Amino acid sequence: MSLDHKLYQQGLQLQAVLNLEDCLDLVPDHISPFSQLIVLGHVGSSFFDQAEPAGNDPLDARAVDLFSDFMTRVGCEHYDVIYPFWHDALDLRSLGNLLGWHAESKLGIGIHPEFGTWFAYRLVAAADTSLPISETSHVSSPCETCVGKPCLKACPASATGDVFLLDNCTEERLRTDSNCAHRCLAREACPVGSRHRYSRRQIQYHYERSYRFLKEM
Ligand code: B12
Ligand code: SF4
Ligand code: SF4
Repeated sequence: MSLDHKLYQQGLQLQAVLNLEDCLDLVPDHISPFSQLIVLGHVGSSFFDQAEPAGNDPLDARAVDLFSDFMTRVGCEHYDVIYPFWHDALDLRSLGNLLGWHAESKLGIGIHPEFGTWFAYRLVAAADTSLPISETSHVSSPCETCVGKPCLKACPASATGDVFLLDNCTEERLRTDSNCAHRCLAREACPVGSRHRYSRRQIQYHYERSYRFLKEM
């Protein structure tokens, strides 16, 4: 059951609430006075398709707007958005692991048995809310039972595997004429959650952003 139907319709289908004291080791120290931690994520292309393509970071801006509207609707004035304001203040994948959104995959990114790799964390906030606490569960990785493991053959840099070789991937992506500059062939070869696969436009959007970042590093 989702926490908020309006957020769900706005594309933020992944919604969770934790007692802050149950996850203090995952969050930066200064936010401890709050009572709850709220985590939102998107699945597929609905969130992206509803975003205005304006500004530097339209997806982050939209997530923050929708969340502050939600806080108004639940009557909470005392809250602090951690992500996306501080990009590396907390390890989103460890949080996803705790929530049952994330299992390890051969692709480096997390995988969910239903959504595959076609989801992302959009917002994490601490708040003085009294929302119902989400049940957490462990999900096992679909890679364990994947027949043929097509992602392994699809990666031209042999980056995918039990240990994801980020340097191989980065080198391949930055190579002139690389087919991976604006997409990940291995991610697209994975059959899990293909119903939720991002549109070509969205894939290009995300990979272009990380490509630019890698080029500037
Ligand atoms: C910075 C960052 C990047 C940077 C990393 C460059 C760098 N060396 O600094 C760039 C922009 C390149 C990047 C790229 C991508 N990222 Co990134 N990234 C982050 C971010 C915002 C912070 C990570 C961080 O600095 N943590 C703090 C340090 C101390 O911890 P760390 O473990 O050492 O962090 C390193 C790794 O996380 C690594 N990294 C970052 N992203 C990814 C993705 C993959 C696949 C791998 C193997 C490693 C990796 O870079 C970090 C710095 O060295 C996180 C969000 C978060 N807060 O968790 C997302 C995050 C980890 N990235 C994510 C994704 C999806 C990607 C991309 C696939 C996006 C895309 N479509 O292009 C690419 C994949 C990389 C590739 N194949 O090129 C997702 C993973 C979701 C999941 N389901 O597992 C996250 C959680 C963002 C989100 N909102 O969902 N990313
Ligand atoms: S193709 Fe199979 S092994 Fe590769 S990431 Fe997908 S589920 Fe895992
Ligand atoms: S982007 Fe290309 S090199 Fe990197 S993991 Fe995907 S298929 Fe392999």
